Amino acid sequence: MPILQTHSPEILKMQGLHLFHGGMSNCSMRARLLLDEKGLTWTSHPLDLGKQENLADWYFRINPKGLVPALVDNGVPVTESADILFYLEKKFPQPSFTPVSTQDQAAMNEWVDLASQLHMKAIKTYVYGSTGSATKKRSDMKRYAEIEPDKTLVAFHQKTLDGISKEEVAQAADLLEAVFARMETRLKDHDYLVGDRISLADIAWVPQYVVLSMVGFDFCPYPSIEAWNQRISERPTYKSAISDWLPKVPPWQVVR
Ligand SMILES: N[C@@H](CCC(=O)N[C@@H](CS)C(=O)NCC(=O)O)C(=O)O
Repeated sequence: MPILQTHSPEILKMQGLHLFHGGMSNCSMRARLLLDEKGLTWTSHPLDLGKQENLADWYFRINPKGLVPALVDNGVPVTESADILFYLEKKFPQPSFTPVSTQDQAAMNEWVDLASQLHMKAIKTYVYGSTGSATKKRSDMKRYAEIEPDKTLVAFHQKTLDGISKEEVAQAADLLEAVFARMETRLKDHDYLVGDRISLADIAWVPQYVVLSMVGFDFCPYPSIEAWNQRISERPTYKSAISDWLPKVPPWQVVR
């Protein structure tokens, strides 16, 4: 679990919960959603990814990959959105977002893992590929390649500039359709992905619905997923953690 050690005085002195996050970032949405669902007080540090605010030296001391979200809990940085969910769930167990039975817990963990596994190869590839957008400019890439230790990320951003092929977008869509077909089957006769209450599984996946529907992914074949999103959107936290943070103009329509 990426609970990181730091000697940085400016991080060590942060009291309480601090979230470094991006408005449209689906990984950030899930962290905000859980913080708000648990009724926790947190200090917000929004970063503009288009302006490369996440690539500042000070932020690499919090998240060594320069990605959002990152949580700092009383001076302790926690990165990776799935790990942030499990960290918050363990540290602040009430209200609980973990089902009671061991079997349901295993199913929940599987949904959360799946969201992480598909993030780059399906979600990001579909979002960037179908919109032809990029968060980095060619002129950012030299410095980015120097400071980013995760070379898969560097290669991905280079690809967003060179153009993600139609085939790759189609492969991403296939992966997503397979997951959504499975989700649709479950949600036809259940309100939530696991158990009978909202859990980390729903919190991990509803941001994917939000972002993919914004880029025009066709959810018509999945009416139960639409109803599930509608059900979750009626919770006040959907507004505070998701809708309130969506930019008026989506990043892929911004001319830089
Ligand atoms: N596995 C990471 C992925 C985080 C991630 O890719 N975040 C994106 C936004 S959704 C980001 O920070 N992008 C900025 C960049 O790549 O420079 C997690 O789950 O937290």
